[in-house]
Amino acid sequence: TRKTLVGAAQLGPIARNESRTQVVARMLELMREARARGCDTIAFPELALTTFFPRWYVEDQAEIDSWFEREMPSPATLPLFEEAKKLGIGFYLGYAELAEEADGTHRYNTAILVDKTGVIIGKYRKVHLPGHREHEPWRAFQHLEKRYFERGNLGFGAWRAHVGECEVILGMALCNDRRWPETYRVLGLQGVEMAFIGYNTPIHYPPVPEHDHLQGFHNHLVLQAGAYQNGMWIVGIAKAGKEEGCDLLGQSCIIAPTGEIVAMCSTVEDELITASCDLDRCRELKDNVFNFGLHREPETYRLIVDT
Ligand code: CDT
Repeated sequence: TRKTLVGAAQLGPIARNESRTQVVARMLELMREARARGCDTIAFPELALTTFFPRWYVEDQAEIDSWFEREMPSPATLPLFEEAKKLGIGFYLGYAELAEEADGTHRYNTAILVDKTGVIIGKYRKVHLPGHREHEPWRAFQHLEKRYFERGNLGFGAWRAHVGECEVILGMALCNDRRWPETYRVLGLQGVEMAFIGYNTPIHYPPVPEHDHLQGFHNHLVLQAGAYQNGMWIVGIAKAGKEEGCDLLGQSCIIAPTGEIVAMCSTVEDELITASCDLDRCRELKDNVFNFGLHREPETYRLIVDT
């Protein structure tokens, strides 16, 4: 069997005035703990290096850009890469990316995969940007991802990687992506065996507060369904706890291809959970009930992509 030990490193709240260096120190501690437990890979949340800044309407572009990374690694984030290399552990990391491209400056909600030699092997830019574009003062907290980020332009990739003793096909997504079945299906169609999905999910959802008590349920509902329907391991990693007065969902989890939760955080603080993942168990689904070649009927699903 192809087994790999994976760690989900939930982060507790990050204060608005907390520096990258302070956050990276917290992450390094979790990385060392993960390696001590034998992990091949450790996964951090979405926008892991700063507070969840889309909760504020800010007009000063310089202040907004202070939450973005212009280079990866940077002097502040380099210790993560160096420690990964020293320990021989890969990682998944979400951050706000400011990219200078041929046609100008772009801002994305991004995640990367780094291998155990400290080399970036994959990049994903968030496709489903939730929330709103303009200031909506009636909300207790803003959710301005549509204002601060552009839709990701890299699609949902898949990366063949060497993890521990195994060759594995890895995938990435970010937060709101996990609520959309298409995310998992595009990963599943590329044979992804393990997907990392970091998130920042406020418990209070201003447009439909009747759903506040369902945040934990909906989180696991979509992650478990995505894992099962595509026969893949899923690692969901929260930024959790009361961050600048806003309650963020915890319940980071590792989910088997059967849809079963095999590990889950029990705090809303920095917390590491681990699971031994047998990648061959993906075949139980991919070769049988969700054998796409045998049972999938894409001709009948045209409406999904034609509208
Ligand atoms: N970060 C992120 O995508 N959060 C959303 C919040 C709900 S929509 C305002 C989520 O889907 O969890």
